[in-house]
Order: sequence, then structure tokens, then C-alpha cells
Amino acid sequence: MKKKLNIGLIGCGFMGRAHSNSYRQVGPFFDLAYEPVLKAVCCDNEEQLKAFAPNWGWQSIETDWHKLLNRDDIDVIDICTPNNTHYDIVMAAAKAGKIILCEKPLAMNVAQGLEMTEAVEKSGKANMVWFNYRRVPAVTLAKQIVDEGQLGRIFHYRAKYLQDWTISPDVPQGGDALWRLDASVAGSGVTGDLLAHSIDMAMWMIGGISSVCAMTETFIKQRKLQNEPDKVKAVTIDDACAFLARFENGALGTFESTRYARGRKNQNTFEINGEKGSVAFDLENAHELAYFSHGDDSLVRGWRNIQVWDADHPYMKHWWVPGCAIGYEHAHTHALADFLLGLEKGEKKCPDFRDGLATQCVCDAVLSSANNNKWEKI
Ligand code: SOE
Repeated sequence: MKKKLNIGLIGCGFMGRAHSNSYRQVGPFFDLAYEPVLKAVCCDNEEQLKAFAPNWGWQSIETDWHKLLNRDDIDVIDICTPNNTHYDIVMAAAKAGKIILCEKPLAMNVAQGLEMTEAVEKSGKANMVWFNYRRVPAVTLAKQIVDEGQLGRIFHYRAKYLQDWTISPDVPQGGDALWRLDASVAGSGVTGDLLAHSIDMAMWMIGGISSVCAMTETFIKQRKLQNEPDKVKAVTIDDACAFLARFENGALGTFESTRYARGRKNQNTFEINGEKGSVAFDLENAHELAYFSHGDDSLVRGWRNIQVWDADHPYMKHWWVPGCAIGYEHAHTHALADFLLGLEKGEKKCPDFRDGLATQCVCDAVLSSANNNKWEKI
């Protein structure tokens, strides 16, 4: 008999859909003690909510998240709302003793993130930040290769996260769909939205970052407001950001992100170079991991592309037969499966709020380095 875990989801946007899909998929594909129940979904747009809930199989709806938090039949609060709402919801949900899952970036800044982390730790309940890309099988395999010592001492970490959807000056800012362009809602631009993923993956793979030196640019200085098209407002997010990093283990890192890389829709890459070998990943070929081992016979030594879809590769035995590729949404399901397994075993299996805070510390240091034109210590 499975233990039921009643979920209360807040937010009906892109992430609300991705998480709803995971709650539906995880049970049939992963053999776990806990079974998520799609108990209630909450959103302040009633029309959207009424279409969303039956489409994804949510049993009930709320238009006010305070009410959702007060419900005794909800065990887990899952936050998929814009970044400026995370703090209030987390603080109240922690007080209400709920398990909390939160989208990235954890907070608007380190001060908020620290309070949120302390609140969930005080509540003693499990928590997670949805850093989904850790759970792409090829990325998890790269982590295994690093952990097994197959790359030896790590010298370099090189990451890129590129998109192109804001190049047109006609894209407005603000509102339900375009809050990512409004700094008062998003906190920052590509640094919190995209580099947070790259930073989380980097620190998970090779350890903490000790200092950074960054530059940012806002290419389009003014944009129309989505909700008031006659008005124009200054754009204060970072459209692009590049930074150098020193890791605690002595490795050097370079990170680059932009929403102005024409042709790049969601290219998320990293390459790690070590004494004994290297690995490289590109989300545009998500089922592949490139691996170079200096220990191979010199006559046949070279980069090999591992097709990460065999039954002994991370997560793959839970899906189809070897060779059948999986997609973007599966990483969220893997994150959820790991979280539920962690609950079952009483172990930490996922990035929690402490990890989200560590990434937030790097993001804040990156932005302040770019503002002050100097290296920042973390
Ligand atoms: C932005 O376009 C975005 O949706 C991010 O918010 C996600 O975190 C990223 O995975 C895809 O791009």
C-alpha cells in the first residue's frame, strides 16, 4: 500500500505544467513508497485555473494561496510562481509545517534566501529546489564519472546557457508571461533565471565557488509594458552576463549566459577538463555525453559520444527499451522521484534550500561584481 502525499501546487504557468506532468508520471514509472496525489492547484487567475485543473487532473482549486496553506489535507506546497512571491509563500508554508518544493531561483536575493532556508530547517520538514538539469541522465552520468575520480584533478569548468527570445525590441516586459524581463518581479535577468542552473550544476559536479568577476549588459534599454502597451519603462534586468570563477578546489571556471544568441533556444552546456580526462554536455543533444579518457590506448584514444539511453545509465531503466530517447520533461520527473525516494529513506537526495541558497550567494556576488567592476568573494 503506497503512502499518499497530498500536493498543493501554486502557479499554472510553464512550470506548473511541467510539475503537474511529473506528479502524474512518477508513480507509474518509478516504484516508490510515496504516491503524490494532485489534491489542489492555486492561481489568482480564475479563468486560467478552471481550465488548468481538469486538464491536469487536479482535484480542487484555490484562488488564494493563504487558503491552500491553511488546508489540513495538503502535505506539500509546490511553488511555481514568479520569483518575487517565493519568500512570502515559503515563510508562511514553513510556519504551517508543510513540505516545500520551490522553483529556482530560490529567492530575490541572499537575505531572503537565508531567512527562507532557516525557516524550512527550523520546521524540520523536507524541502527541495527544482534544479531539473541535474537530473538529465547524461548530466547525472557526468557527475558519476567525476565522483569516481575518472577525470582526476579538475582544472577547468566551462559553462554556457544561451537563448534568443528577447532580441526583438518589440517584446514587452511584465505581466503573466513576461515577468522574467521585469527586475522587480524576477530579481535579475539571465543571472537568476539561467545561470542559476549552470552554477548549481557546476557546484554539484566539482564543489563550491570561492570568488567571481563578472560583466553584464542590458542591450535593449527600454521596453513597452505588457499590461499597459502605451507605457514604456527602463529595462533593469541583465540581458547577458559572463563571469570568471575560482572554485574552492583550485579549478577555474567560465560562465556565459544571454537571451541574445540568435538561433540558440535553450542551449545549456558544460565541459569539465581534468588531469585524466574530460566530459562535455550540450542540452541540444541531451542524450549524449562526450567523454575523453587519457588512459585509453593511444592508438584509439579520442573523444567518444556516449549515447546515454541504455538500461544501466542513470534513470533510463524506468522508461522504455534501450535506445528510446527521453525529453525535457523527464528531468523534472527524475527530480521528483529522487525527492520521494529521499523521503522514504530519510536521506537527502536532492538540492535543498541550503543548496539553493549557495547558488543565490554566487548569483548575488556575480551581480555585485558586475556593478562594482571588481572580483567578489562568496
Ligand atoms: C526561461 O526562458 C526558462 O524558462 C527558465 O526560466 C527555465 O529555468 C529554463 O529551464 C528554460 O528557460
